[in-house]
Parts: sequence; C-alpha cells; structure tokens
Amino acid sequence: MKEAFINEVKTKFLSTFSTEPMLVFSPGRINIIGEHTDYNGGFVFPAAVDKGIYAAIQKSDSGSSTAIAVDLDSTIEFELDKLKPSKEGSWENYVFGVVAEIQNRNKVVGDFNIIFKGDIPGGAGMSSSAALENSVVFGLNELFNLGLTKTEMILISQKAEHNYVGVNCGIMDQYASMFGIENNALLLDCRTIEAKSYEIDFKDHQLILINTNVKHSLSDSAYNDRRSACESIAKLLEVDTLRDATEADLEKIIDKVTPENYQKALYVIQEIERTQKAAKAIEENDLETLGGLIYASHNGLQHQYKVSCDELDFLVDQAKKNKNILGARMMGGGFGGCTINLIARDEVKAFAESASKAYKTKFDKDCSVYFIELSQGTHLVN
Ligand code: GAF
Repeated sequence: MKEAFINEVKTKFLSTFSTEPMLVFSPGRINIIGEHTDYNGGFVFPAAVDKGIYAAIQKSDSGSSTAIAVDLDSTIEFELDKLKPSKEGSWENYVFGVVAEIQNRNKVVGDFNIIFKGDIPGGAGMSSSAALENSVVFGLNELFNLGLTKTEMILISQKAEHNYVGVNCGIMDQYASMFGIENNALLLDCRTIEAKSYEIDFKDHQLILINTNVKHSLSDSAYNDRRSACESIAKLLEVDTLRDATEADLEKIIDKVTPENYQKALYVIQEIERTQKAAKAIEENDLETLGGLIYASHNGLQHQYKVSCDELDFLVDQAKKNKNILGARMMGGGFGGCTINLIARDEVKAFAESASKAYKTKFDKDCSVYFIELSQGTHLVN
C-alpha cells in the first residue's frame, strides 16, 4: 500500500511538472486517552500511525504555485504574495495557512508544486488535517532550507488551523504527527510541549479502531465553543489554563458558572488526572486499570463534555458487554469518527464481526474496523 501510494504521487508529479519531487510522509494519529485536554494545558497520550498523507513537492519556476489533491481530484493554482483564506471547509486552506504562517515568521518561501494522496479516512478523528499541514511545512522547510525546528513547524501548522481553517485546536495532533516514534505512544505535556515516550506492547491485548463513519466537522462551532468555555472558567479561577485548577477550586465558583460549563470544566480536570494515571498503568502493565480509565474517559466525554454521538455511544456499549474488551472510548474531537478499543487479541475477529452486525442493525449503515501500527512521525521517504 505504502509503496503504491509513493509511486502514484511520484509518477503523477513527474508527468505533471516534469521534475523529480521530494517525498514526505506525514502520519495521522490515535489518542489512547486525554481528550480535549490539550488546549487546557493538560496531558494527552497520542501516537502517530501508519496511515497518513504522502506529499510530493518541488520548487516551481512557472511564476506561480500549484497544489493537487489526488483523492479529491482537485487542483489549485496560487500566488504566494496574495494568500488569503478560501471559503470555509476548503482543503487548500491547510496549504495556504501553512505558507502564510511561515511568511509571518519572516521566512522566505519560493514558488512550489505539491501533490498529495492519503489513506486517513476523512472525519475519522485521526487528524488528516494535522498530517496535511505537517507535510506542507516539513516539505517547505526542506525545500527552501528555512531552518525551522520541529517544534516551530508544529506551531506553524497549529496557527494555520486557527487562522485559515477556523478551528482553535490544541497542539496534540500536530505534535503526534510530527514527533511520533515507532511502537511508542507519547505522554505529552501540552503546557511545556514536552513528551515522554512509552513503548506500547500490550502482549495478548491490542488497540483497534472502529469508525462509525459519521463524519464530524471540527470547524463546527461546537469545538471552538468548548474551548472558549474552558478559557472563561480558567479566567474566573484566575489561572492560565484548567491544568492549574483542582476540583476543589472549581467547587468554589459553582454559583458563577452554568451547570453545563461546570461539568465541562470538571471533565477536563478529571481527564488530565486520568491521563497521568493511564501512563502509570502502562508503566506497570496494568491493563485492567488502563481500560477502566478509558471507559471513564468516554463517560465524561458523553455526559459531561457532551462531544459524543449515538453511534459512538453504541459502539462503546457493545464493547462494555464483552469482558475481553478492557476499555473503549470515542477518540479525537468527537461528534463522529472512531472509537478506540483495548481488546484481547484473540477476541478481535469475533468482536469486529458482532459489533459490525449490531451496528448495521441499529443504524442501517456500516462501521469500519481499522488495525493500526504506531509509527514514526513526519519524515522524508526518499
Ligand atoms: C481535535 C483537535 F485538533 C485537538 O487539538 C484536540 O483538542 C482533540 O480534537 C480533542 O482532544 O483533534
């Protein structure tokens, strides 16, 4: 699959632009636990995966730049000194945003051509957006010797998402996609942007994803609304982010916030704690405890933070009925996308079949099961 994708973008690049491209692979990510905690300065526990974006890129001498998304059969031509956001939801905003944010750092990018192809299912909550942004910034950094560090690159990707895509995302996705390590998950402290890596080898258990095939749109104001709610509560508490607050602090301002926002802040404080506990459980190879934390995370996302949906809840409930599944929860921004399941290896086939059947009966549509490998972050492939 990987080889086929590389060949496809390379061949298309050669036939379209008549020059050899440089090739970049930028992965999507999973997240074991720690959801909606990144923009609250908290901990997250993601890993880069073996699905991602393949980008072929090279300088252009035609006086303009071109980007082609093979999967969307879409081509855009643009001039670097006239960049502005396209209409909401356009894929080119990820490209324009990254270039504009590089320019904002007084770095000079010349004209370029880029062709993308990917195998991250759209709207699955596996962050195809961060993979796309990172492939562009990484490719341009190499091509024009911009001298950006990986941390600078992910901050550029994040700003592109804020200013061009319109999602005030945290740093988890860009970090995981850029810094991923094979067979490892990263316990990332989003306040310092520093991570500790954990080798993931669950022996007779493994992680699988089940995609509801309900497409979420992060630009939905729901995401930005939650971020603002958290920020306004942090302000009331006179702390920088909810990372610096305790449940006892929150209790003191109970009369000053709506019950809904109180629950959201409580969820964040508890999820940050759960994420740290999950790291300890992994260190101790205590999968029962890890699984319990994962289920508790879903419960909070469903009832307190309110970013789940019927399809996700259904798949988690199916998992709960099966004692061979130690934990399951929705993953990513929410409102659709995948569940992540910690499951006994010899139960995978039977559960995939029974959950798919039950899902079809209940919702009259298919879910999809993904096996993932934890992979290296954004890198050159030739
Ligand atoms: C999306 C965002 F992009 C991340 O920054 C993070 O907030 C996540 O939702 C929820 O944990 O993927």
